[in-house]
Amino acid sequence: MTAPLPHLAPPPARIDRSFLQDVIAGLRAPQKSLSAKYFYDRRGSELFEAITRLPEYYPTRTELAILDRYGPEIGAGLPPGAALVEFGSGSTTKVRRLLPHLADLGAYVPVDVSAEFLRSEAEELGRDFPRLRIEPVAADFTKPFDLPDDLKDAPKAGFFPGSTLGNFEPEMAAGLLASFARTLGAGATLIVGIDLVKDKAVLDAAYDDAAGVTAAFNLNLLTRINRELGADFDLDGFAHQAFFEENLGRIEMHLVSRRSQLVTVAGIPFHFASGETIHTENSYKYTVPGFRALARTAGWEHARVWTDPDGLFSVHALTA
Ligand code: AVJ
Repeated sequence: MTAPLPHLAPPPARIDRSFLQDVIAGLRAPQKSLSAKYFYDRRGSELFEAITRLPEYYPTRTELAILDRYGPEIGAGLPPGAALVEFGSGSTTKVRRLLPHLADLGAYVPVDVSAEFLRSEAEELGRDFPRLRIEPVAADFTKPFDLPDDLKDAPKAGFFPGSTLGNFEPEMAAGLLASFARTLGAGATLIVGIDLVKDKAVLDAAYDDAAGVTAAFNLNLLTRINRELGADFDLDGFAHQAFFEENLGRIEMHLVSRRSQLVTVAGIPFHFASGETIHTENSYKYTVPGFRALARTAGWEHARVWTDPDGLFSVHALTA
């Protein structure tokens, strides 16, 4: 019996084929890339939570402050008895800030891909808001999905906080907003959180923090691919890079190969030149008029905008 080579991890028992296909296609492209949606395994979600508490990462705390301060106004703009649909509800931290101002809510409909997480979060929310009707929907909000039948006649409101829209190319972002309009129907209101364009130094620091948490978050994608797809990325062979690309209005995150090297994913070799990068995330930043224009192309009228005193972040109310 020959012992297996120590750097060759045994192939994982069950491989997610679509994850594998996405990774192979991404690494075969001239500009190698990986989808940001794969950041969020258990460890990645923990690291993102840690990012939201970093001194440099202003978006989360600023958006929460806006929701706290203007919650009554935001709530007053929603139709009475509305069903509030949250696209990608995750840990429900944000909606908890709004719910106290929405006395007249018909139902809360958290939509999330992770059915298990969705169920446990909905249960916990139900304990804290016992009079609230909660109707979780397990679905990928980037694809069309149906709302529960018994909410057909209720007026609808949508909630899409966290500047998650910034992860999508502007054209895709408009497509997503248009699909929210179709899901919610005529007369709906949509509340969206959008990070704003600002000084490059502030943006760069928010995505390249001194404690190295964002670097760990970025590199965790390779750890995940090693474990789930039987790859052999050497974590010391790649470095975190993040910068605001002013011409494109977006933060780009990359993993930079520190040397010329060969990496194997599910038995397929990929060569990396020294300095070559894997593009792992875009985070688009908007101006208020820029976001307004984007929303209009998707069929939404701009109703209101709320920002913090420093103009770092914005929460918009749109009407269909
Ligand atoms: C969850 C997409 C809003 O773009 O700011 C944070 C993800 N990436 N630090 C963002 C992220 C690196 C975050 N979003």
